[in-house]
Amino acid sequence: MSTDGVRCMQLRGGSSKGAYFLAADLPDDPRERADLLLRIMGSPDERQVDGIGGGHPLTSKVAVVSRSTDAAADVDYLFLQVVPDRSVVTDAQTCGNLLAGVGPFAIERGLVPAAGETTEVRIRIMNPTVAYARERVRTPGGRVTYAGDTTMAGTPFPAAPIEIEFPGSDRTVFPTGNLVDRFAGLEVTCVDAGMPVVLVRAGALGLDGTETPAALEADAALRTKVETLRREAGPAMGLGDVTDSTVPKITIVSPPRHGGTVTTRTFIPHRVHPAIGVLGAVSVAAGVTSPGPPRLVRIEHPTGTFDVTVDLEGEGPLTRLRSSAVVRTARKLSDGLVWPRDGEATT
Ligand code: NQM
Repeated sequence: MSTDGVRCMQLRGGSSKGAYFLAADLPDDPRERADLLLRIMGSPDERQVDGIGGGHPLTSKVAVVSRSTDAAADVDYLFLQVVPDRSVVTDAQTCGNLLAGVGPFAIERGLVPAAGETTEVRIRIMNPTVAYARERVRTPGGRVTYAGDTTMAGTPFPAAPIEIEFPGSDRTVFPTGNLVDRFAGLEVTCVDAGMPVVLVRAGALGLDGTETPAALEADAALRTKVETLRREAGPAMGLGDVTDSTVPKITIVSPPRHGGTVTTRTFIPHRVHPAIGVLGAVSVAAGVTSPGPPRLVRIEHPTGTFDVTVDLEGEGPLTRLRSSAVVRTARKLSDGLVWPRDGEATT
């Protein structure tokens, strides 16, 4: 059966890139939607050559956006990870990088009117742990402006800043109820301040902590150990069987080398992130700082640093996030119709 083109805007959101759709332009049924998205992105195929996916988890992402029915939000954002080399579309996690493009997309599609130099967009994140974000988008003259001077590690070119604030929640940031757990014979800390992450010391894995993503990905024994750790930690973090899930992420931590707070290398969970995810960074920040006045945590990663402001309250295992904030950029890459390949996605 041949299908018509589907309305789609591609944006770089932070250090990722994705296809943004209005919910109304996609099927309501999650299975039909997943099938269509696999055929649009070119999965299952490591290179995604027959689709618009970029052959890497960070460039095979989808944002589904609609007007919100929640008085606390303007729009709803559902993130879907389309796995490049498998027939998997999962909503198990959200994505703070694609989130950066949700405000501009909502304004461009007329879901939120531009209001002066800067337009605030209130977003409800619809992935399993419903959460909220507030985003400030530059809109001089009533139009979204992507051009600007803000640089971000993980993206080579400057663009207009987008300030994102995440209000906290009543949940503690340590989902196992412990500051330290032992899984796969390793001492770890499980954190979730928006993204489930397991922190493990580089030394415990026989690493220095400054290895390149390519070197880490090439180490088969390490990958097996990390995956064993992930599958044991997942259920203890309340995520159930995580065999086919993209969470938790595993972040290898070691002392800072460039004046920051901590050095990180993150398995997301099978590839190693060239930088670090947004909510992944918020979780790391929550895991390595103690409650007190709002703090700037500078996270070192393979291509630079990522600054997160975290405001934590409570104590020990009862620590909660009052709020967090980051700055990202985004850029519109294309707007038009995409054609899925015909037939049904291989499952
Ligand atoms: O943690 C990669 C990314 C992400 C997710 C991943 C993200 C986040 O860099 O909020 O942004 O960890 O899957 O886009």
